[in-house]
Amino acid sequence: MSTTRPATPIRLYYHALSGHVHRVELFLTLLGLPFEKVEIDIFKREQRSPAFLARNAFGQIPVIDDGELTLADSGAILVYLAKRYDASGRWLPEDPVGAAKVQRWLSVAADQLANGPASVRFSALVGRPCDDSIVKQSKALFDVMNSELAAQPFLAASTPTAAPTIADLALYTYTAHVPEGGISLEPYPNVRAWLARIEALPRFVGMQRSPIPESAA
Ligand SMILES: N[C@@H](CCC(=O)N[C@@H](CS)C(=O)NCC(=O)O)C(=O)O
Repeated sequence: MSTTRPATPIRLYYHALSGHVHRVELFLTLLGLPFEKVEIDIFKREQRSPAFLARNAFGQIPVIDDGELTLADSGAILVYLAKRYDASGRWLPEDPVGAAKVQRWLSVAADQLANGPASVRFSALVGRPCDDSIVKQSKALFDVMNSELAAQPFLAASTPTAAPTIADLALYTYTAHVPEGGISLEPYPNVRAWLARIEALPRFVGMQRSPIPESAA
């Protein structure tokens, strides 16, 4: 059954500093869906409580409850929300090439982005030194994004006039917040222009910022 509104507000298990959560919150907001937030303090390991593990056996946020459905994993949640509530179909195209291009970037979000920029920022948040190889991997990702975004406005766009998709939301947050980990986005003008395009979307909502080290200011 497809509908454009949930019967009751979607519940989002969140932490204000989680980029994985933010991409879900951003999509819920862009779609104008009603939702309420339940804080899980990951620094107090609340994600490992039996009650939370019953929702996600991997013990990670984000998780949503939508009526009878409990669903974990930011990529899975973005796909679900698009399929279930985006009547326009533009956030997750149906055509084989369009859908595959989105999936390519969801994979990048779970691999190069999570192990690169997200990790760099997390190290800074908890005051842990970050391995050089992770910084290198982050810059290699931004090089690829910068070069692909030279020819198109959004990551999975097939044409210069194409609309944003959930691929952009999945990559947005940890890219926008990587200066908090000490990596400057100055060398990546196409990435910065892409961030600005996402931030200009009606109803855009950002994630709470943390202090930026001088090296990346
Ligand atoms: N693949 C998961 C990764 C989620 C994730 O890494 N969540 C972090 C917060 S940003 C978390 O819950 N960490 C706590 C832990 O792993 O114990 C997704 O995309 O949702």
